[in-house]
Amino acid sequence: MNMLDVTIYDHDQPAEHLQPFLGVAAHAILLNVNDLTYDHTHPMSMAMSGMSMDQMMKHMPVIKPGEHIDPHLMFHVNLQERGAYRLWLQFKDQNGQIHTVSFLLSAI
Ligand SMILES: [Cu+2]
Repeated sequence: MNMLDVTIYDHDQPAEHLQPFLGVAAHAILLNVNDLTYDHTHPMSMAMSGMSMDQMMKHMPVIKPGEHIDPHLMFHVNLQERGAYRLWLQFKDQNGQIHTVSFLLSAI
């Protein structure tokens, strides 16, 4: 299990008015560019820290509209290999616009 920390900014300030998109703060897909294996994951909430993986799966929270979303997101990702990964991160802003951003990462 690997950790990925992401902070979403609105211009030069952390984005404090994100809206849930399909019940979660954000969606992340990491695709291994060599073997095309991928993982789709969602950020953990603070309420889930200290829970076992089984507990987290049972208590996966659904974020309600209007609930504050911390723009500092922490993902658990399951990468099988070191190497280059394409990350797509998807989230909804305060105007309801969905953003999909892409990064190239190196898992070391
Ligand atoms: Cu998702």
